Amino acid sequence: MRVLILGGDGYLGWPTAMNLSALGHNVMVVDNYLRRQIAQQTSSEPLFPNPNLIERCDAFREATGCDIKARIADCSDYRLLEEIIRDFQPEGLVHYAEQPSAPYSMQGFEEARLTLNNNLQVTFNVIWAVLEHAPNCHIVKLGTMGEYGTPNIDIEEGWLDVSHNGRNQKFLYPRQGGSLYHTTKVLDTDLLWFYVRTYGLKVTDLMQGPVYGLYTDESSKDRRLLPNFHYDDIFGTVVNRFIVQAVAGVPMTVYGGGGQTRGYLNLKDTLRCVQLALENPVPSGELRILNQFTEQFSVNELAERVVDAAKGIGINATVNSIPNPRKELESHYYNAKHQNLIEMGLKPTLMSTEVLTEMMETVRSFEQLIVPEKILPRVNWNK
Ligand code: USQ
Repeated sequence: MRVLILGGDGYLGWPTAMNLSALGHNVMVVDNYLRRQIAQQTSSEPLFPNPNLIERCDAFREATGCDIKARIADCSDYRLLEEIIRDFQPEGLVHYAEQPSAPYSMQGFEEARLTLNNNLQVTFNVIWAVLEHAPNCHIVKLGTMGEYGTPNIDIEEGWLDVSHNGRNQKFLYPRQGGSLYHTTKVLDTDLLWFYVRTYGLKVTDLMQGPVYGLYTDESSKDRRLLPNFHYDDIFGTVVNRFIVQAVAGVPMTVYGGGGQTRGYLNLKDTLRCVQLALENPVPSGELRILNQFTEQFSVNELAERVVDAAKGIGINATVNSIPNPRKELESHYYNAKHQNLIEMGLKPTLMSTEVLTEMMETVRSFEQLIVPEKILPRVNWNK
C-alpha cells in the first residue's frame, strides 16, 4: 500500500514509518520539524539527540535495506500538501502532523494560537487535498482519549445512542477536552465528520491514550533509529517522565491527588493499531472511531509500578505529590471501552515490570544527559 505519514519525524510518526516500511508498504514521510523547533524554544530537548529525518531514513536503509521517502515540508501550506498528495497518490494517509503538547497549548496566547492554527489548518488541508486528488484514500487520524475528558458515565468508542423524549439517535460521544490542545482534537473530529457525511471521505479517528516506550522491532536494531524521547513537562508523557525521574533520583512528580486515571499503551501497540486501521479501511462515507489504549491506571498506580520496577534493579525511587498545575479531576469515575482494536487483532504489550525495567536500563545508559531543570512543571492552567 502507498502510505503517506504526515508528522513522520515525531515520537509516533517515525516508528510508524519504519514499521510500515518493514512490513513492505511504500512509505513517504512529511515533516516540518515543528516539534524540534518548539523543543528548542522551550528548552525541552529530548533525552538524547536524534538524527534529522533524512539521516534517519539513511540509517534505516543501512540497518534493514528498506526505503522511506522523506519530504521536509509544512502541511499547513495547502499548495505544498496537495502537490505531495497528487504526486504520491496515497492509498492510506496517517495524520500525526499536529502540535501534540497540552502544556504548550496552555502557555499563553502565541502558543495557543499556534496550536489552534496548525492543528485545524493541517486537518482541513488533508481533507481537501484528499478530496481533490486522492478521494479513495483512507485517512487515519490520530485523535486522543482526552477528547472525552473524564465523564461520570462509561466512555463508548466514539458514538453514543441517545434517547430523548421517546426518540433515539446516535451522536458523536459528548466531548470536553482538558486543554486547548485536546480541544483542537475535538474540533478535528467535528471537521472530519462533516466532510465524511457530506462528501463520503473514508476516515478512522484513533482516540489514543498516553503512550510510553522506546523500543519497537525496528528501533531496537540501531540506536540512531530510536524515537525522540522526552522527559520534560512540555513533551514528556507521564510514564516516560517517571522512568527518567526514577533514574535521575528525582522524586516522581505526581500532580495533586494522583487519582487521575487514563488509558495507556505501549509504543509497540500504537504501531500495531495504526497498521490494523490501515489494513482494514472503512467504506466511503464512514467515520470509524477506535479507542486506542490497552490498560487504565491512576497516576498513583503508575508511580507505584515504577517504584517496584526500579527496586528490582537497585534504584530507590521516591514519589512526591506536588500542586497540580492543570485543571482536571483528581478523583473520578473512569470506564472507557476499548474492544474494537482487540477484535481487529491487537495483542496488547502490557506494562509489565520487565517492560519498565528495560526502559529504565536504557535511560540509565543516557543518565549523564538528564537535565533535572527540565523536570518540574513550568506551565500552569490556573492563571
Ligand atoms: N501527570 C502527573 N505528573 C507528571 C505528568 C503528568 O501527575 O509529571 C498527570 C497529568 O496531570 C495527567 C496524566 O498524568 O492527569 C497524563 O498526563 P500526560 O502528560 O502523560 O498526558 P497528556 O498531557 O494528557 O497528553 C499526552 C500526549 C498527548 C495525548 C494524550 C492522550 O502528550 O499528545 O493526546 O497524552 S490522553 O491523556 O488520553 O488525552
